[in-house]
Amino acid sequence: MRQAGRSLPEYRAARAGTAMLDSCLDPALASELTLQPVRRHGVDAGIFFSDIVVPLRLVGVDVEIKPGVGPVIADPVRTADDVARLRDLGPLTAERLAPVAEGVALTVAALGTTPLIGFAGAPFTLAAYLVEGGPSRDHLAARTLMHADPAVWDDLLTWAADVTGTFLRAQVEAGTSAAQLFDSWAGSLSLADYEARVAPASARALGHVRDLGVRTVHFGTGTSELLVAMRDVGADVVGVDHRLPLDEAVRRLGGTTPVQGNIDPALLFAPWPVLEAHVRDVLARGAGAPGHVVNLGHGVPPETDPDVLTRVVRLVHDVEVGEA
Ligand code: 1CP
Repeated sequence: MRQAGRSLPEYRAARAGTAMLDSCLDPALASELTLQPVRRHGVDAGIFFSDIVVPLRLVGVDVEIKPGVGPVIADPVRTADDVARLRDLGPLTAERLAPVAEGVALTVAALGTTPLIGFAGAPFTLAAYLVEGGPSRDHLAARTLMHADPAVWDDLLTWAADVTGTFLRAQVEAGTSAAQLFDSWAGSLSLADYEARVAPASARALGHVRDLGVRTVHFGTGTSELLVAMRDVGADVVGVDHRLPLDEAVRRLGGTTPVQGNIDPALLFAPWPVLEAHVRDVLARGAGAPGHVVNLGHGVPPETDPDVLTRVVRLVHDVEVGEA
């Protein structure tokens, strides 16, 4: 998950002096930052070191990731002219994507048999940053635009779907074994708005990798009411945050969809017996799904003790082989 590396001293040392998005676009550095948590924790897969706004930067949007803030967009997108300006930037060509493809290829070679997960932001979450101009709690401006000017909204989401879908496709073509779509802020939407104004664009984004034959994972936070709709845009696996017990998520999905989740990041700071009981509970609740990708319900907090993460990984592996 996002910021897995941030809790590691070796991450902070390797990143020192390099801006976040510049790190993502330096193939050797992005590869090293991807490998660090895999080496240290012995997880079963890596997630490529990048960010959901990387394709925006590559296509020419003025975006920066400000430390302690997150993505900031210099010229927020609010009108038909603003969307036309985005289209004038042209498509996300293979040439523009070269640093990403190179970073993935280096990482896949270094990982050997350990699979690499590629990822991209879903059109709504990207649009939320583009319209708001940066991180926001309620995504009010984005949700207003969705209703005040549905034509501009649909145009913006279609543009975002193609840019982010092309970014995802480049990673899969360079060798990732799975593709994850992050709709982190979809939880601010009603089911009706999600289905009418967002789901078609998410389906379009995932459509960019459909013919490549890799499994797709679709994740959001606060999306307990949207799980079925998020699967139905064409995802193979649905990510679940910490708010919903996994067995209830499995039930809502009809028992036929593999799930990913959902250790509560807050419990990484609890005494070990409390965390251990929580991890065992998550594993037991996920056992009823046709598949369970064990991970955190959201990103790793930067102040997490890395040794606690290693211990969680060991516990999950021990339970899997029936030794604990
Ligand atoms: O663990 C990893 O490093 C994996 C790579 C990764 C991923 C999967 C990063 C690096 N970002 C992401 C996805 C991402 N980026 C999401 C979707 C997943 C999620 O919800 O966590 C989102 C919403 C972003 C946007 C973003 N980038 C934020 C959130 C800001 C907000 O609106 O609240 C932040 C803080 C970033 C910066 C970022 N991206 C990644 C890292 C390691 C960092 C921190 C940079 C640093 O300070 O070192």
